[in-house]
Amino acid sequence: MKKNKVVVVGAGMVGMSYAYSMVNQGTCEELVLIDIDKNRTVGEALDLNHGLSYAPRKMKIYSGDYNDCSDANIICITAGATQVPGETRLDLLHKNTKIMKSIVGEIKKTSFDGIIIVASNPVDIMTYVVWKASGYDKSKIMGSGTTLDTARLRFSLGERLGVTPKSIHAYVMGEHGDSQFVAWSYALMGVQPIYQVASKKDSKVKFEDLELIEDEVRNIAYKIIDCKNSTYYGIGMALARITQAVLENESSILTVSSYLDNKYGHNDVFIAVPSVVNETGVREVIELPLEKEEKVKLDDSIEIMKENIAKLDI
Ligand code: 6V0
Repeated sequence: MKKNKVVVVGAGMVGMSYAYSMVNQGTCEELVLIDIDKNRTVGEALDLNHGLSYAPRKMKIYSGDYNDCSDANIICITAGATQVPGETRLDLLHKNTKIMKSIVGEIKKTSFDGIIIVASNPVDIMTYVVWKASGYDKSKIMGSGTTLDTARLRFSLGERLGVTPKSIHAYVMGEHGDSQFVAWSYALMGVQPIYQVASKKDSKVKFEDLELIEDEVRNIAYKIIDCKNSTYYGIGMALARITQAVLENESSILTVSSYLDNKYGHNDVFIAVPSVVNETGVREVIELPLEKEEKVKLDDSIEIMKENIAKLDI
């Protein structure tokens, strides 16, 4: 029987929230933790193992090294520097590019032939760096993209409309960052377009609220960072969801950061668009006929990614 093995590179807050979600959901059979701080992975693996009595399935969890990548189904990269005061976003870009390249260099020494999921920020650009530096098939590499932002949007709309976020079918697209946007023309509450819902006199969400909700989703991470320095549970659960889609060969539609191969009129860039995710990685990018304004937003977001990629030494 095929083994479901996941390697997490970067056992910090995001990596461990992801690992914790997988232990609680029984997502995989084998879970390996790698970090430059070896001691940290030893402690984290022990701590997680102590919860196994209460987990839904048997799992093998341990602190490992890059040799463990050879027969892994998934490597999830959550390693990286986070922005410190006085540092620009571009500083972070260069720092994390170096980290991604060093991690990929280690992975390439192994016979790894699975799927790589990248979460390190700026995630769309780091996904491109991992692809370029690895030379692996583009469909086997994806970033967490706007899976977290999409979940935030669904939560926000669900709260306002009084329905579960699971019944909100709406997507945040573009950069996981300031140039992201909501494809409102495809947003549904159940089977009802949000535009139709918002046009009702007694609706709890009005047209004028939509821009407000979009801004709130775009900026909510800053609020969390103000309150507790960083965000990790939401992204941990989003990563576990992507992992499940791959391991269970689900063909689920998720807003991961995917390579655009002449889709939406672009090439040579990773950006979040609805994509079909299964055991082959990104099986297909769904090309939505976006409204004119939405297409301009996507083009602008892609332009920002390309400008930043051009500054990098990959
Ligand atoms: P953290 O808690 O500082 O953890 C980072 C970990 O990476 C630490 O344990 C480091 O030791 C480790 N690390 C650093 N360099 C290496 C290396 N070369 N090899 C192996 N391990 C290394 O940070 P946190 O977990 O909060 O964030 C990690 C990354 O996720 C950052 O880039 C964040 O910006 C990013 N996030 C991405 C999100 C998304 O939606 N994609 C959301 C939140 C954070």
